[in-house]
Formats: sequence, structure tokens, C-alpha cells
Amino acid sequence: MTTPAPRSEVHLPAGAVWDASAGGAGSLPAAWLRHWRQDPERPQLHDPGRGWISRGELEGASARAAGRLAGAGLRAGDRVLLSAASSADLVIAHVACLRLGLVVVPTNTAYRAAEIAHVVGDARPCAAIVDDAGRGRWIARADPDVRVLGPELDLPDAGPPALDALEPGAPALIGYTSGTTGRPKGAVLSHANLLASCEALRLAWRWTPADRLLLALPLFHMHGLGVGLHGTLHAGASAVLLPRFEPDSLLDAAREHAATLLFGVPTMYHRLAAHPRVAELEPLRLCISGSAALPADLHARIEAACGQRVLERYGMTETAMLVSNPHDAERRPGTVGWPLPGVEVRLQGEPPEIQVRGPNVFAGYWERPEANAAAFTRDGWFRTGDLGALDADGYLRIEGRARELVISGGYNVYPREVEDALRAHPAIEDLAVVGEPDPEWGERVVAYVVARAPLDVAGLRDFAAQHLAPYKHPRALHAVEALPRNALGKVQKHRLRDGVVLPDDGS
Ligand code: MLC
Ligand code: AMP
Repeated sequence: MTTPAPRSEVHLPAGAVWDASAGGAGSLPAAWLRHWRQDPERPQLHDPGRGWISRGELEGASARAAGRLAGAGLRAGDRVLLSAASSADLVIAHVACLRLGLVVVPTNTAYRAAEIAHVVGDARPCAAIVDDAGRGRWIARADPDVRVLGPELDLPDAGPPALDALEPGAPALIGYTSGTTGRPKGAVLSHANLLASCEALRLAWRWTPADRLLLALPLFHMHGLGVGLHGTLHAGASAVLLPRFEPDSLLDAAREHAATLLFGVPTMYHRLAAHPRVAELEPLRLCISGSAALPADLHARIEAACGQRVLERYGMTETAMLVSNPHDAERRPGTVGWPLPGVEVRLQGEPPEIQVRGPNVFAGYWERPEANAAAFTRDGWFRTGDLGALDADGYLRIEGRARELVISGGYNVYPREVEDALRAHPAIEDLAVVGEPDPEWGERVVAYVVARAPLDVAGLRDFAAQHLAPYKHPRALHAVEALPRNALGKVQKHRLRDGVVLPDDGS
């Protein structure tokens, strides 16, 4: 089943024409450069320690940073791992990499040594830009040839290199993401993919140079980086960088900087809804939620508290943004809305899986031909692994997942990865990790454990901390006699819930 019609016109402002190349810009920096040149004095980014930097300052600083990187021997196509809290320096370094044709590998700052070593081993970066000496040592241990730098790029200045001369198909990002089996794999996104998504969002969300985004999402995932930062630069707008999400400082920044936009994951909206100052969201032009399902009752609570009808949208690392509730028509809670301009969506199979196609969809995983064969259908559609249904008038609902995945606070956690890490603990005979509903996190990670010796919870926590980023740690541990298995020996995870093993219903 395909959506009734590619109703992307529902997203287009009157008279607007959809063009995936954004008027022939072709690459992200080429599109940004138009704004930088046009009005260099205009504020672009606010960094809490440094204040505002203008478009022209970003252009100049990123050109200098690109000169340093080129002087250090980095060349177009080389990978650079980026893992740091949000700051103007990080943005300058990121923009410099893209202008030079380097391929950025954004990496979660919560990763532990083994998680980082996997990314280093797989992507083989030439350099890493990190804001923590310990993380730098883990990278150097994983590969001593990687040049580890701070976000300020402590390198000698060098002559200006050729900048912004990129083919649309040139890779811009490799975003690491997991599957049900195997280690995380890198989704390679080209400049054309990311630009198409930015242009669709600019039109759909009526994003203009007058907008000012509160950006408290981390810059190492698609939401903060590909939507928040790239979208801001593409629209010629401005953003207030907040290195961590904290409702009071976010609301202070909204007032101080007259912000117009907020992007967040549902956990952020949950915390804001419970905050005594929630009514201060009222002056914003648009609040957008994504990365996980926004419960309809939370949508209603936000509206009642501050009058904002949050606009929910749906995307993935591999595809950037796919589907969005409309700006001008009904924003329907519990749905993600209509395919964005350029995006085609179809539902295939039983239960119906969401499959997508469009200029925003990546071409494949880094050096993983077998994963690519599984990820795309023979006729070229990307399998999202999400299950969907359409309302009669075409609004898409996400009804579940075909793959095993827990989304906690907008971060993806793969049960298999947590199981593999914890199974190595000497007191654990066997375990199964599942996601259970949680009002704050959406889902929380829970482990059902068959112990071979008495479990020391503090010791287990230390063990988990050595191997896994904290957001992957089980929030509850349930001791069970045995895991429920089917005749083939596969764990029946649907029988694990609320700390008990449910009886076998034959399914
Ligand atoms: C932090 N913790 C989490 C967690 N975030 N645990 C589970 N799930 C999470 N998401 C842990 C911390 O490690 C700490 O553990 C404890 O919770 C308390 O930390 P906190 O101070 O409350 O956390 P905070 O810094 O406030 O983080 C919450 C958050 C953050 C919601 C701000 O998780 C966040 O920024 N989420 C956004 C993720 C994101 O950008 N996703 C987009 C992916 S792209 P301990 O053990 O030390 O107590 C994508 C595509 C798309 O999905 O469509 O957008
Ligand atoms: P990631 O792999 O981190 O890019 O996460 C992408 C996944 O997040 C999607 O495949 C969905 O399962 C989920 N997701 C993103 N946005 C939404 C949303 N609005 N509602 C439900 N799930 C979402």
C-alpha cells in the first residue's frame, strides 16, 4: 500500500516550488555560503561562554579551521570523528570539515572505550575532535595513528585551501546506528541527502532567517546536527546552543534571546510540562518533537499549559527527516503526519512495515554490502524497520517496530548489545533485555537475569559502566529462574513484563 498521493503539497507554502537541490546549491556549504555572503553581520550562533558569533565570523573561522586541517594533511574523503558537547568551537570545526570535503563521524560523548574503539576501527578516521582527554586516550589506544585534537583545533595556521567545491554525491556524514545483529554500522549520508532534507524542512516548517532555535539537543545525532544545526544554517536563521538540556536555562535563553523555535525529544517535553515555568513556552512560534513517539496525553498537557500545539515529525539516521505534521493544517496527536516534500512512503507486508524512498535517503552503510542488501528492497525502497498505519486521510501512525529496539529519551538502545556486554559478567548465566513503557523516558531498559551466583547489584553497575554508555544500562533488574523460550530455543521476550514471566499463550 502506498500513501494515497504524495501529498507533499500540504507542506508547501503558497507559491513555493520543491527543489531537492535547493536552487542548485548541491552541497551544504554551498547553500550556507549564500547566506554568509549576503548578510555577514547577522547573528548566527550563540555559545553560552562566548556570546553571539555572526554569519561572517562563522564563515571566516571555519575557513581558518579548514586551513589548519588541510595543513595537517587531511584531504577530501578522509573521516574525522567528532565527539564533544555543543559549543561554537565544535560547530566551527564541523563546518570546516564539511567545507573541506572531510567526512564527519559524529560520536556520542557517553560512549565507553569499547564503543568508541568499534567506531574507530570501522570508520578508520584520520583525526578525532574531542573535548575530553580520557576519550582522546581511548581513541589513541584504539588506533595510535588517529590525530586527536580539541574542538579549538590546536594546529598551526596554514594557507587557505580550496573550499566548498563539493559534488552533491560526496559523503558528508557517517552516522553509526545498530541493527538487531552485529555491531553498529555507519550510515553514509551525502551532501545531497542532507541538503534535500534541510530544504524540505525549511519549506514545511516555514523556517526563515528571522527564526531563532533553542538547540539543547546533542550535536552528535541526526536530530541536533542534521535537523537543528544544518537546518539553521540552511535557512539563514540563528540558534542558541545549550550544552545540556535543563528547563530553567532553556526558558531563560528563550526569553533573553527572543527564541522562536524549540526542537526536542519527548522526554524534554515531559520535563517541561511538569515545570512551573512551562507557560513561558507560549511566545515561541513553533515547538517540534521527534526521535521517539510523543504520547497524545503529553501533547494535550503541553497545549493546556502554554497553548503550543507541538508539531511531531518522524525521521531516522539513515534518511534524515521523512514525515511531518503540517505547519498550517491539523497537527494530529499520535501521528507523525504527511511525507515531507520529495519523500515517498509505502506500507509493505504484514504487519505493515514503513518503507521510504527519496533524495534524502542514504545510499548505504559504510563497507557493509550484506547489510545494504537487507536494508533495501529489490525495487529500491529503504526498510525502516518501523511498523505503520495510515489514517483515512493519510496521516501516518507509527504502530511499533519490526526490529528489536528500545528508544529511551530519544537514544536508541539495542537489547542485543546490552545482553552481549552483560553476559560476560561471571554471576550471569543468561539474560534478556527488553524495553518497558516509562512515563519520562518513553521506554526504559530492563534486564531479566538468570543468575549463577548471588547478584551484587553495585558490582554489576560497575561492570556495565565499564562496557556501556550509561543510557544503555538496565534501569531495573529482575531475577528469574529461567527465560521463556520457544521450541527452537529463542527467548520469547513478549512474555517478560513488569518483573514477571507471563504464561505461555502459544504465540
Ligand atoms: C541520560 N540518561 C539516560 C538518558 N539520558 N538514561 C536513559 N535514556 C536517556 N536518553 C542517564 C544519564 O546517563 C544519568 O545516568 C541519568 O540518566 C540522569 O541524567 P540526566 O541528567 O537526567 O540526563 P539528561 O542529561 O537530562 O539527559 C536527558 C536528555 C538526553 C533527554 C536531555 O537523554 C538527551 O539529550 N536526549 C536526546 C537524544 C537525541 O538527541 N536523540 C536523537 C537521535 S536522532 P546515571 O546512571 O549517571 O544516573 C534520531 C532521529 C530522529 O532519533 O528522528 O530524530
Ligand atoms: P535513529 O536510528 O537514532 O535515527 O532513530 C530512528 C528511529 O527513531 C526510527 O526508526 C523510529 O523508530 C524512531 N522515531 C523517530 N521519530 C519518531 C516519532 N516521531 N515517533 C515514533 N518513533 C520515532
